[in-house]
Amino acid sequence: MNQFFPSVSKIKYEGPDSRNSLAFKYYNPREKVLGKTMAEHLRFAVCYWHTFKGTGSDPFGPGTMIRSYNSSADPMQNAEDTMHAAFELFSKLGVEFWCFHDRDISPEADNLAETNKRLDQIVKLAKKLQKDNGIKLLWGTTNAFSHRRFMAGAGTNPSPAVFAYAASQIKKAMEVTKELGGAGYVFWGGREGYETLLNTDMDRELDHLALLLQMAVDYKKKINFRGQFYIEPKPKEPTKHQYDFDTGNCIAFLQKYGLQDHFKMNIEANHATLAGHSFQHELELAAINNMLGSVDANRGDLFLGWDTDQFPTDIYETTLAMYTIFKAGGFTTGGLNFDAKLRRQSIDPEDLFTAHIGAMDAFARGLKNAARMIKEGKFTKAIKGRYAGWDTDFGKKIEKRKLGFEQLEKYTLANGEPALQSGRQELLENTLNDYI
Ligand code: XUL
Ligand code: CO
Repeated sequence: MNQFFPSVSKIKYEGPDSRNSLAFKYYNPREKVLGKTMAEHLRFAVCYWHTFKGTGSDPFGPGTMIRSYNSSADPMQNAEDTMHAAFELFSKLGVEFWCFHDRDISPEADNLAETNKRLDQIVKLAKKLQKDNGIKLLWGTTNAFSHRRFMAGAGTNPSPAVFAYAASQIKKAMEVTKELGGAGYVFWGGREGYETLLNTDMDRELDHLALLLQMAVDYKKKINFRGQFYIEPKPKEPTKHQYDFDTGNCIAFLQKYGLQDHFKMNIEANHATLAGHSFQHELELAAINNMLGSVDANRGDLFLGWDTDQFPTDIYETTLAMYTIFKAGGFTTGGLNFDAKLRRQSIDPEDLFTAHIGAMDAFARGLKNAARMIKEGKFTKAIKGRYAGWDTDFGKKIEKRKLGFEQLEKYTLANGEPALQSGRQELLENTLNDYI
């Protein structure tokens, strides 16, 4: 396939000294790191929405990017051409996975029955192209936020008719994700949130959101879809207050409604920072709750308060992210999906390649750095040392609830001021730099 990106050939690994912008300098898919290949660890995915449907439009103007696969007057022709272009890019990049929303791959028609028919037609093509190119689906999802019917949310909409529409759309999207052998299915809140409590029954909306997820869990069982469900936290945008604010909030929500065993987190770097957290914080919190599922790999801008969805290039971030992912045992069903978009002025098709190549190299470096950090164990040792008191007889007794308030008071009265130790933050930050 060399139809839509004729100026780009298969991207190869050329090593760190290469100055070829269309080659990998660090991502060497078959190279082994801590017992597995880089490809197995990283499980890269390309997202359909930004990469193939993104045009560079912003609130101040329409798109700037003109693509040959999006130039027909017939929307279904565009959908087919775009699917061919997508698999050409996946294969040339050498990524093994992709992700999509139902409406990215196939346009809406005048009614749901027709829309579903169109979707089936495109899914048939996607299935063939997956097989021909040896590419798999990391996850599918539903776009229940772009159409005007969802202006007040999908599952949290004040109208049960809109709730029903969203449910119907999710049902179909789950079916096609299963049909394509998807390893997962994502629920990102879209417009599940509110603008003002003056018109919002938050209590009822949250119950309805849980209800929609419960229905999805039930239907998953019914159709025997084995993929992993993920929730993707985001604190704001498009609504002022998104219900799936951050990982902590999502976990509490799932626990409240008894849904915690059915979902893991899909952590997006830029959503973490919008919530006032580091990317690593969100990954770590998900991991310690056994809910680290998948990652939307991108980055924000330190000076902007919205979701800029830039391609990840920061080696500190990728190193710390991969360190936490390693500690959590690595990906099983999930992977690194580049939920990232080109800047408005990056109008050339080649920019799609250089953006992904840079991001894949950034994570490959992060992976190698993190592997050395794991192997040398300096941070694990430092943390273990910092909590060593809890491994003494005294510490263990407190943890096992053998000592209560009265005994602890007695201990404190007998032993006086506790001995203090340095947190050694600067030393550890310098040590981290040794690996970058
Ligand atoms: C929105 C976002 C979505 C989800 C999938 O900020 O990240 O693209 O990843 O719906
Ligand atoms: Co995302």
